[in-house]
Amino acid sequence: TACGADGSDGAGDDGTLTLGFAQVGAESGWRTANTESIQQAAEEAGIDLQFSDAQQKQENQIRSIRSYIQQDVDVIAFSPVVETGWDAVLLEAQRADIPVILTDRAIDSEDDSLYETFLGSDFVEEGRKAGRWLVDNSDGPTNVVELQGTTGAAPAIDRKEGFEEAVSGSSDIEVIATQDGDFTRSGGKEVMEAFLNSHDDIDVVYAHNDDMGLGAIEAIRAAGLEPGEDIRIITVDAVRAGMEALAEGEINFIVECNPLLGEQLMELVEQVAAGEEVTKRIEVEETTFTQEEAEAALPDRQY
Ligand code: GZL
Repeated sequence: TACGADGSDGAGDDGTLTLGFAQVGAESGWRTANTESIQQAAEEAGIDLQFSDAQQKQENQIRSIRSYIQQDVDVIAFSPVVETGWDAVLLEAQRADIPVILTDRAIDSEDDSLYETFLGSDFVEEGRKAGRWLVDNSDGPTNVVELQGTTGAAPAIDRKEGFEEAVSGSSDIEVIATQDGDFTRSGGKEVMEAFLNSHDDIDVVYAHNDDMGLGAIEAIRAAGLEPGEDIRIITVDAVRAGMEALAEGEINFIVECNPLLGEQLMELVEQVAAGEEVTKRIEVEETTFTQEEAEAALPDRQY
């Protein structure tokens, strides 16, 4: 549901810019931090934010984008829940002369004139970082089960690709099972329970986000095993709950995915609203954490 301050249509009389933002949902700690960053940055920039939560459903995001077109907002931004199925609604925005900015997740479209720029992470590199750590920190046969993010989502497709690429040179490392856990804690727990019921030789869990990794921890403990010891865990995001589990030794390595896109997004909104040319792809800074690094970083983490 689009909820805006005053439902204003387009730049207010006083020149205030209106941004229509169609968010994926509230499925994970990462998403919560991302939403807070956007809402706070809009307030600080004096931009009127119309915000909607699609509960991870593409049809809801498309409906929100259409409502922003009707409201004739100055700029539309969104994080596409999946990579495909956007051309029609983005063409409507283009015909309405409303510039579109992609944040966080990308789309897979032939027509890159449908958006001004993409601001987010290199998810393939995130997958490579996870795989490289495992290659450097395993010896002998290593069976991996993979908790994938939402089917069709750019981070799920790319984190899988990058991990496979990084471990492809190590014949000892094998992904023996992979399944969609929808980026949620409950999804990760359910899929991990199924993996534990059908495999008794699991050495490592590679989860596409912390929330699914935290769900896997619950399933591993319920099976009488020690997470981080009997079954090691690698995740992506580095949100507070994940970093705390890492510092505790329940998770072994986390690849950071930076959700704090708000300030850069608002700068881009002002630039595209002014008709300025912007770089087509802008990647954010992010790192990785071992257990020791998590302990050191936790006190200063913003989320
Ligand atoms: C990644 C983002 C992913 C996070 C998950 O940029 O799209 O979606 O990794 C979130 O936690 O659900």
